[in-house]
Amino acid sequence: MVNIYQNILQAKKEGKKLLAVLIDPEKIELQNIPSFFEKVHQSMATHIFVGGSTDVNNETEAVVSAIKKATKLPIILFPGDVSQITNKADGILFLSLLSGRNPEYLIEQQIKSVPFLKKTDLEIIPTGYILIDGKKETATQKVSNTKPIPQENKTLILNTALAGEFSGKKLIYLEAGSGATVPVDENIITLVENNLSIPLIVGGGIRSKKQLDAAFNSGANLVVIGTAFENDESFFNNLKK
Ligand code: 1GP
Repeated sequence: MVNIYQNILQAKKEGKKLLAVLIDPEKIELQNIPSFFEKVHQSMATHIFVGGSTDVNNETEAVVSAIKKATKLPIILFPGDVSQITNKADGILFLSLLSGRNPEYLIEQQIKSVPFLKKTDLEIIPTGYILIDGKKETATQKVSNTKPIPQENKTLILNTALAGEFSGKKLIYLEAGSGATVPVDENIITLVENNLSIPLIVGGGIRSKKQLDAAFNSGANLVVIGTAFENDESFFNNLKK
């Protein structure tokens, strides 16, 4: 059995940086998955996240099954809602949207997911999810009907992350939003990482090696990239192992 969380903790301890490739089931064709993964495997990617704000045609399960055939990397659900849960993956980020004040995404979706999760062997990883203003209105904002925290409000971001840790979350995810114009500021990453004991995930708007390195160097333990790979698979060539 893969122990996803222990591996992330171990990597944090050793200062090893992790990269998750985010696959949105609505944006990938099943027949392209094998060739996509040839590129993934030549890159420094260590994890696969699968999810999106919506999955109108219920494609998640078929996409995860095809990914499973194409890779041995751990596959972790990053669900927009309860409909995106499938036991074909290895684990799930059990997200609470801590930056928002919408009970639907703080606890309601989580309660609705229990009957499904009880039937799976997914490794459940409690994750505090914090939306930070990436200067573009993202699907997550629209779907969750919440506002991101402005990047200037560093104290609120830090206190939200720490409230997540104190309430037992095992990961904190700073999210500028998919396709963000501006990624999470390096000073915010450093501030949060310096004060947090649990691993820190950063994502949203990272589309160059320079930005990836900046996120790692400022303290991100795991960085998530989706849009840059969707737009141009040759980006994998810049991220060789
Ligand atoms: C979004 O953090 C992820 O949830 C990745 O964002 O698509 O902008 O890489 P991008």
